[in-house]
Amino acid sequence: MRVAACRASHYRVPREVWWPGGRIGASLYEISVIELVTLEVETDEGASGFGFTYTVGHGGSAIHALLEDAIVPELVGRDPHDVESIWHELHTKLHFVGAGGVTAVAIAAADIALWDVRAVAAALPLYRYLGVHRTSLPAYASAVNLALSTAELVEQMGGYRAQGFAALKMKVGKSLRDDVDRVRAVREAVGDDCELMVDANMAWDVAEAGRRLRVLEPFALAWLEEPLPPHDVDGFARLQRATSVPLAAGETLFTPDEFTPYFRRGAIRIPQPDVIRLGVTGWRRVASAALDAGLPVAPHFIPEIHVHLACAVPNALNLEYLPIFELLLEAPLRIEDGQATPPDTPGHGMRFSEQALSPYRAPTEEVQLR
Ligand code: SMN
Ligand code: MG
Repeated sequence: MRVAACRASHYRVPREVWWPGGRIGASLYEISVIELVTLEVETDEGASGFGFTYTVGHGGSAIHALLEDAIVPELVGRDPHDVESIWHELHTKLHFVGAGGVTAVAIAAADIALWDVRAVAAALPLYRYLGVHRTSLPAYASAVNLALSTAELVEQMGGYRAQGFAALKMKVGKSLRDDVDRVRAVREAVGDDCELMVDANMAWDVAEAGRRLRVLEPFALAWLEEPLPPHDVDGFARLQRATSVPLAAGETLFTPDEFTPYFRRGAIRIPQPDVIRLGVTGWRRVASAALDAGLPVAPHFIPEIHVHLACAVPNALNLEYLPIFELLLEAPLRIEDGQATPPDTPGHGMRFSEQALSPYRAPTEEVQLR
C-alpha cells in the first residue's frame, strides 16, 4: 500500500458557527476564530485517511504551507505502515525550523492521517487496530468558560451534571476572589460527589499559584491544570511537592521529549498529551513513558480521536469531552451516562462535514499533489 495523493486545506471558522451559545475564553485569550488545517490522504488501493490540527485563530497558514512544502512531498509514494519512522524523519528534517510549534502540529496532522488510513485499510476502528485495553472510558465535561458570568457558568456546569457527567472542568484565572466565588458556586450547584477540575491556562507564577492553591484546596479539586507556563518544570515540581492537589499539564507540550523532565522530576501527576500536537505516534510514546513513570494519561480535548487512543493504552484516566467541534462534524462522539465509546467504523472515524466547512476555506491557493 502506498500514499497516492494528499490534499491539505485550511479553514478559518468564526465562533458563531461552532459555538453559537456565547463567548468562549480562557485566562490568556478569548477565541473568536478556530482554524482547521486538514490533510486527506489516499492510497493506491483506494483507502482514504484524514488528519488535522487546529489553532485558536492564528498561524494556520504557516501550518498549511509547511504541510504542502515540506511534508506532503515526503508522504507521496510511502507505505503508511511506516508512519512511526515517517514521524521521526519529519521531525529530523524540520528540526532546524523549530523542534515543536508549527513543525510539530503540521507533522501531527500527517501522522493522524497515516494512522487513520492504516486502520481504514485493515477495516478496523483505530482502537482495535492499535490493540484494545478497554471498550469505553469515563468522560468529563469541560468548557472554555472564563468569559461567562458566574450565573452562566453554574448553568452550563449544572447542565453537564444533569446530562450524567460525574466529573467537570472549569476555567480559573480571574482575580483570586472571583475564582474562589466561581469555584464555590459550581461546587455548591453540582454537589460533593461530583469531581471538579480547574484549569488556569498558564495564568500564574509559582508564588501566585501557591497562594491560589491554598484557597482552592478546600473545594476538593480532582486536579489543578496548567497553573504555570510549560517551561517552568522546576516551578511545577516545587508546587507539586507542596500540595496534595494533583497538578495536570501537557496540552502545551509539543514533543514527547518535553514530557521527559516532568516525569523524571515528579513535577505533575496528570499528564495531558494532545494528539494534534504529538500525532498518534508521539501520543503513544508519552502514554508509554507515563506508564513507566507510574502515571496515568488524561488526553487533552479532541475526544473523537482520543477515545481510540485512550481505549488502546492501559493507563488512560478519562476523556475530556469538550464539544467545540461537534456542530462541524458528520457524527458526534457517543457518550452515555458520562461514558464515552469509540465508534466501530474503520479508522478514527472523525470527519468534518464538507458542507459545514466549505464556506470558511481560507483564501490560500489549494495544491493537489499526485
Ligand atoms: C483548552 C484550551 C484551548 C483549546 C481547547 C481547550 C483548555 C482545556 O485548556 O484544557 O480544555
Ligand atoms: Mg487546559
